Amino acid sequence: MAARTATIHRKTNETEIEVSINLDCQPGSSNAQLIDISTGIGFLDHMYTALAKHSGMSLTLKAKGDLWIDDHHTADTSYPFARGPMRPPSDTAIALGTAFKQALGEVRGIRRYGTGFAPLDEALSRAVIDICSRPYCYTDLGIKREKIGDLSTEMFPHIFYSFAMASGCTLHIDVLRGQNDHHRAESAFKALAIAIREAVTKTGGTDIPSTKGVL
Ligand SMILES: [Mn+2]
Repeated sequence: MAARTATIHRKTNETEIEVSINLDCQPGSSNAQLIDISTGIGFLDHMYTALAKHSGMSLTLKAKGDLWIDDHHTADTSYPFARGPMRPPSDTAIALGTAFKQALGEVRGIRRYGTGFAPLDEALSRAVIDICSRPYCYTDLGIKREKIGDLSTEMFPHIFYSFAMASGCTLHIDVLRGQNDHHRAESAFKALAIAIREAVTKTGGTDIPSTKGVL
């Protein structure tokens, strides 16, 4: 199997995003795991770092521009089907999803399905992924605070949605319990990481994991 890597570079008048990904950097693999995230939004960096770490990816994600302004403008920053210029944090998720899909290439010789449960103290999340080219996203995060750090919490479902649409995956992410919203969000990202790690695991063959014969 070829190296599962991709680099996405997208520049507009307002923002510039660069993502490099390598899906095969689990501890113990022959590839060092390198994680370098800089979106300009500290809590988002924290979430993407956790996602990369626990999914066994190397991930470099750099975003810059005038956008952090727009974290306050999420009401008019549109869903992917009708969006204007790239705006983090959802646009970092689109770039990440695009890179993930590209790195995977043809869906063949992988497990396809993945499930992750991750606690963080009192919080517990479950994420289920199907790498299936049928993008869908259901989230039930139950986060009450308006913001965590500089990130509007309404962006969390949007981030997962954007990743699902761009990567072509079906995602179901539920925070099952938890009092602390930082813990709820972080456990959701970690659960997704664990689900991804399982789903991208190589089976050792070239089987297409679908009765349709194509994904
Ligand atoms: Mn934390």
